[in-house]
Amino acid sequence: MTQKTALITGITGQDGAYLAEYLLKKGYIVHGMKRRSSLFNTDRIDHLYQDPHIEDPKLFLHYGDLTDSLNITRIIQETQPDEIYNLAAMSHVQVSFETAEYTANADGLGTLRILEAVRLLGLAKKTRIYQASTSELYGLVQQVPQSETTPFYPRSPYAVAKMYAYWITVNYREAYGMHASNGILFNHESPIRGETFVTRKVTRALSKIALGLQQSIFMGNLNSRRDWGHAKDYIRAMYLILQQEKPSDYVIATGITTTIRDFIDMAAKEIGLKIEFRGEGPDEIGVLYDVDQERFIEKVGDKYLDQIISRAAVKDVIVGVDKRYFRPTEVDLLIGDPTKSKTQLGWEPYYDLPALITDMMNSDVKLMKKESYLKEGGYDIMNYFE
Ligand code: NAP
Ligand code: G4F
Repeated sequence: MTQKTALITGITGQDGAYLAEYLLKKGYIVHGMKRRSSLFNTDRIDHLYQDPHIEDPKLFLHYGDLTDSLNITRIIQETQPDEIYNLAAMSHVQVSFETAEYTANADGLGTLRILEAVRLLGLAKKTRIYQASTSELYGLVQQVPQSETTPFYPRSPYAVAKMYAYWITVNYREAYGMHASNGILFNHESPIRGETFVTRKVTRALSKIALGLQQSIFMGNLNSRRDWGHAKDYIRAMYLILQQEKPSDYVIATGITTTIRDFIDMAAKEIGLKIEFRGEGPDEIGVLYDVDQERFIEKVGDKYLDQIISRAAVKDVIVGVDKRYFRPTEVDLLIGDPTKSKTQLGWEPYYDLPALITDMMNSDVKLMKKESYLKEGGYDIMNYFE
């Protein structure tokens, strides 16, 4: 079998990093597009880095940006990929309300730039394209659960931009016979999830609270519901979609939905913290009312037990609500129907929500311990003028 070449836009992101490792393990040559940044932005893929001077390297990085047609066209021309995974995006829904034009440019037109470059370069019959579509397209949901036939009703500049990207992908498939497919992926998380998405914000904060590094966390809408899976499972679906003989669009989801409040409760219990929620809306709080000491010692360590017990003794508030995190228009409920992907792709997730939470909490407790050790050693504060 000939060696395949893949181009991943967004290789420095959560999904890009997992997909790059997955494809390298399958024997692919992987090209990734990364943005120029004033700080290193390759943390998630540093373990995959190969010095270009070694013999027969398999991973190559190219500077690029989805808003730059010339650059996209050049990278595709140089790499001649068999498969393109378009994962790059301004992917934060709340931020898209503040950067609507940029989001439309990168997330909407960026997809058009890739499709058109492939067509103009004469690669329409060679290069298969995966477009990272999203359950945010369902927005104000018209059906429960949501499947490939559920009408879209986007509720943010991000979702509206992704709606354009979805349909331009379908259009290029139908107009030019391209192997271009949408994966309509529901929320997927992991220990390397961006720190401002709700799951990671919670697992990081609870880990810091457990170690005495942080007092509390402020959240937005605790009532919204998401269908959460593990990113490691979801990137496998991306690969499977491009291995199909015919292009098509697929929902990738677990079929189970959970409130943000319950996610916090489950993540806290994972390390032995018991939270009781009181009040409603912006006045809701979560108090620490008890500690499962055995669990806490196993998951966090006895060194940190006394301070957390004393906080539980006075029923200290550890979760608050700040309206700043409410969105102008919210997506209240997402729950996917993955029947098509299970039957046609043979896709099955290995992780359920408790296993995802275990993975994320284990990782963040470890990460925050590192921070705690640095603090103990006096290496945590940096002032330029002292
Ligand atoms: P992520 O962690 O935010 O990664 C996004 C990637 O896109 C990063 O590598 C980022 O680069 C890059 N990027 C952003 N703007 C760019 C631009 N203008 N040009 C080139 N690269 C740019 O997102 P993710 O969670 O891995 O998601 C991957 C894709 O799936 C995204 O398109 C997202 O919208 C979509 N999606 C995600 C989920 C989910 O639950 N994770 C669900 C459905 C769909 P930097 O590292 O430099 O920022
Ligand atoms: O974690 P989130 O920011 O993810 P959201 O908005 O669902 O978007 C993510 O999943 C999409 C797939 O459906 C992707 F397309 C997209 O790129 C991104 O990866 O928020 C989840 C929910 C929302 O309802 C939000 O209002 O959590 C609620 N929430 C409550 N408090 C919060 C917070 N979200 C964040 N980020 N921060 C909070 O403090």
